[in-house]
Amino acid sequence: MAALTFLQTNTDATDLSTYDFVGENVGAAGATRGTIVAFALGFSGSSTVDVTSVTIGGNAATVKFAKVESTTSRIVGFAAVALPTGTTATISIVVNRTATRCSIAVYHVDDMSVFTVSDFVSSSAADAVGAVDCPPNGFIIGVATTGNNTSATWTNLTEDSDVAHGSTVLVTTASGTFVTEERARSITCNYATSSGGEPLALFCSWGFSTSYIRYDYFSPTGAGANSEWTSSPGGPAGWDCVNDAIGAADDDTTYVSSSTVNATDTYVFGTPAVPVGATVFAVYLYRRHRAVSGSWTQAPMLRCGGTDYQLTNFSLSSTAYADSVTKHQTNPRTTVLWTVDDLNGIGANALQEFGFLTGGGNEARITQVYIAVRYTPAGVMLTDTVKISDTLSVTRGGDLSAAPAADGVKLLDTVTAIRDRLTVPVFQSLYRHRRM
Ligand SMILES: [Ca+2]
Ligand SMILES: [Ca+2]
Repeated sequence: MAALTFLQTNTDATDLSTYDFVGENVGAAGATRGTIVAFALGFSGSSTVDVTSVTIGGNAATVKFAKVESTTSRIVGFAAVALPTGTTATISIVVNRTATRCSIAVYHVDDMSVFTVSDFVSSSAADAVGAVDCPPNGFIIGVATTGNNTSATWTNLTEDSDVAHGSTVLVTTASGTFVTEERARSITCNYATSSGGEPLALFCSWGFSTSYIRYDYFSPTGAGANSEWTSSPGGPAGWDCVNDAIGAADDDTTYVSSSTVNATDTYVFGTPAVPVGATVFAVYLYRRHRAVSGSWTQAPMLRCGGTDYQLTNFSLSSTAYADSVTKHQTNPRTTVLWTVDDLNGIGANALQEFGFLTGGGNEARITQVYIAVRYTPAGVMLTDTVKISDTLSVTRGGDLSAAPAADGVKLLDTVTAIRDRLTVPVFQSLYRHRRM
């Protein structure tokens, strides 16, 4: 399994748009080493903030971040990269405009093969809270920042760092590794002072196999049961204003808008084809939005089994376009975990539409909305990377096709063919796993 080690923190309190942390310790080199850098940035002024790129030892990293955009904007995130050689590296974090400070926490991972996050939850609550799924043999890292504070306490992860980031700004990280699957592990980061400070936290998990997690994305394909927002002047119908291709939102070109309390839009979408036997983990609802002036309140809406469910709402004030994503671990109609049928449009509890509701008061615009369905297909474990059952018995260099003698060992029918593609690092992983 992946072994995660926290190394050190560093902070730069100057105003920059590129932060170069030169000669950072990245731990022992190795063919399957991964390096993960947690980072936190502060900004003054309310224009849009973004991460342009992160490189580690000159290699472009896979980046996942969250942000709050207000008078004191913040970004927290993670950059992950394969880094087989070297014991020090320059970590460069590039943002779209001048920041007021940047802090990092560096982690070393043995046997890392998957660099995109498996699950993620962000929280801007006064004490950060979120439920995170973690694949077997995976790990979770959390990063949080807030003003008015010098310390924090974590629950259900082990705190790794707690550092000053400017005079009263705190950056803290915590982590945990898990042999068996974690489902909705409840994580909290309690700040010593829970007033003000514009807190922001991001909890992410990483796994061992690329085949463990699948995300399927769906954009609106038509109007749903609620069509109370106004489409942009001269624009197409509402659903066609917000079905912008993922990664290509058109902002003020096509959007829907409303300043009416409880105005609701929901949209139909294509039918997911989650395979029978899959484990469904969560539905994520993405929106891209902006205030025209002042603040407004937005609530995600899911329509299941013919009933609209208004989910936790939150206040927004950015007049520049910004993205929100909310994770919905359970079906709001049943209040238990989603089933394959729920997602595939089958039965009395099926997910039928998604959308949003406004608290009203000020005009808000939404230019893009879509959902992601995240699941693990049944039995799919052996592809480009390998997840072997704990009970599999095979000797190093042995024949996998002859291995499944023990009860409870499930090998796919293509193991013999795949065997030829197994690499030395994979056998090392397998062997180490076997010894646990
Ligand atoms: Ca469109
Ligand atoms: Ca649009």
